[in-house]
Amino acid sequence: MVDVFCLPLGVFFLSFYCTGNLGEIHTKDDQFVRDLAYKQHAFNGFVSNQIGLFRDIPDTRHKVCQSKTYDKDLPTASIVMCFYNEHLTTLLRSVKTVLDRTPEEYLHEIILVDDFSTFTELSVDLSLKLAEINQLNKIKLVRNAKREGLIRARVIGARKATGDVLIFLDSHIETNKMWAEPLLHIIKHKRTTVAVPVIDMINPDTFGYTASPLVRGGFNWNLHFKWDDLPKGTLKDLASFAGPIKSPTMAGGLFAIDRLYFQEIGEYDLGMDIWGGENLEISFRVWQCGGSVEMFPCSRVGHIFRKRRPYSGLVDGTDTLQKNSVRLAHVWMGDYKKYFLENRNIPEDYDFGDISDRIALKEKLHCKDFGWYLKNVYPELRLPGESFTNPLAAKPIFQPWQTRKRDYTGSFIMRLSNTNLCASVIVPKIKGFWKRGSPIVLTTCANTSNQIWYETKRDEVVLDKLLCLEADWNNQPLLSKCHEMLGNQQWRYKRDDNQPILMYNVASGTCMNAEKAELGSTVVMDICNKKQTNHWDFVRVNG
Ligand code: UD2
Ligand code: MN
Repeated sequence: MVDVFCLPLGVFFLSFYCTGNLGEIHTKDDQFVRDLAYKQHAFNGFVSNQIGLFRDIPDTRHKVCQSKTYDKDLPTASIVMCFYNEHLTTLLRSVKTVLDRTPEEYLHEIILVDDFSTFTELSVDLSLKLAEINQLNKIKLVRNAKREGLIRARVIGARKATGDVLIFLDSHIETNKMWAEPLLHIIKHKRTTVAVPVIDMINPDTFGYTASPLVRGGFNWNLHFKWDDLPKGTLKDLASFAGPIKSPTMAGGLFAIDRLYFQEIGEYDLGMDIWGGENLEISFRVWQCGGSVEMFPCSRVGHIFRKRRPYSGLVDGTDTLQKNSVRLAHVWMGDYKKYFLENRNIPEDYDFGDISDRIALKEKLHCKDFGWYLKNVYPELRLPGESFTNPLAAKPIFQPWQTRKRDYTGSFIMRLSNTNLCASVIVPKIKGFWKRGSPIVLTTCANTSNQIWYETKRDEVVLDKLLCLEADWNNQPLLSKCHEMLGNQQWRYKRDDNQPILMYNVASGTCMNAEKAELGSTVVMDICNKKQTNHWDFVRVNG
């Protein structure tokens, strides 16, 4: 799997790397941009800036999608994209991909809702940049007068919309080829469908774009969303790879819904704050009140999956995911709410605000109860403590972007050129394990297990086949649990022996560098200029 795009960007200083190391840091300024973006956005904004407003991405659809046809007269779409302190180039690219990859006749408008962002570049700069790409006059920018959270922000956007279908999107996405047609087509024919694309993965460190496997949405009794394998038999023939695939829940960020149906079915719960829970709430509600949530794998949209959320999920000290979840449990889950409330130890007097209008909505729409939903929509879900295994059950899986298997391709010691000093870990092993977070230090080369690195097919470098070499936020290489997501654990180097090489980290865009060519000196990450302290000889060992 190649995670960095090899774009024809000319000759790089380090010409032996794949051209297209967009993240390569050349100056202290580059480093500053990268580090600030990680802090503010939890992704590599330096790479995002390098990519600019538009790029080619791989067409990740299954081949059956190529022969699919859609009605010519599809309903029009109002895109609703809310953002709070989004990275400017990333936000603009999200808008630009929609403009460029949605047929003009179906794109009614793009409504951007600024949820009271505080970053200065999102005020005048953003407006000016939007004006530059707004030739078709389809972009509308709404600014909230206070922070509403993504749930109310979406409703604010939806109420301004006038197209036939609402399509909600996060503000750090790239739409793929023919992404809109499958969604609009189904809604034209079945207006109570909530149509969900497959969410492809944009790596937060490298911006590599990769296909997501076909999985569907579920949840656990903490009311956390999770991905489940498809029930056996779902992909019974070639045609079924185009979907639709019914899904008990959805991730929440990207979906299409008939605009009037969204109103009829009760928009969102306006008592929910900031982040979390609204995706399960709308999924339960749509299913229980006569609609369906379905995935359309011929529609693909890439999303930056980050490792942490860069803003607080608290309002007045209350965790919004928790409060939102308690609200939805009380409205939609009937007696089954007790499993969640017990699991999470929610106190009886927990203040979740007023839900009377939501209860009234449920009555007005004559919605079915949660028992019906479990039996008919999510029979695979087991109650806490329930021991039998349903043979049809879709077992919960590891996150789709992770695989556990590691294929080793060789092993070596890393010797600083013209010395007898090797990159080593000096914090001793305890009970057979290296300590996570251990720094890398120069010690005399001795072919010992604290110096032997194993390379994998995926460009990881693993000490003693146990812990991965990682470039952490503080410009330090250290030992860390292998997270399988590449990026800061992905290294590029020339594989020939007996040639000094640079040890380049794909996420940090910098190279491994000894502070001094001296015994005991620490190894850090620094700009990849050719100097003696970042030249290494890889000496192969048999491992
Ligand atoms: C996922 C969903 C997200 C939402 C969330 C649960 C995907 C790909 N993403 O989390 O859409 O359903 O689960 O609530 O399925 N934002 C605001 N105001 C705020 C906070 C966020 O406008 O106060 C924006 C934010 O800029 C972004 C969107 O809301 O565009 C979603 O937020 P996120 O990307 O932090 O959520 P994510 O993807 O972790
Ligand atoms: Mn998101």
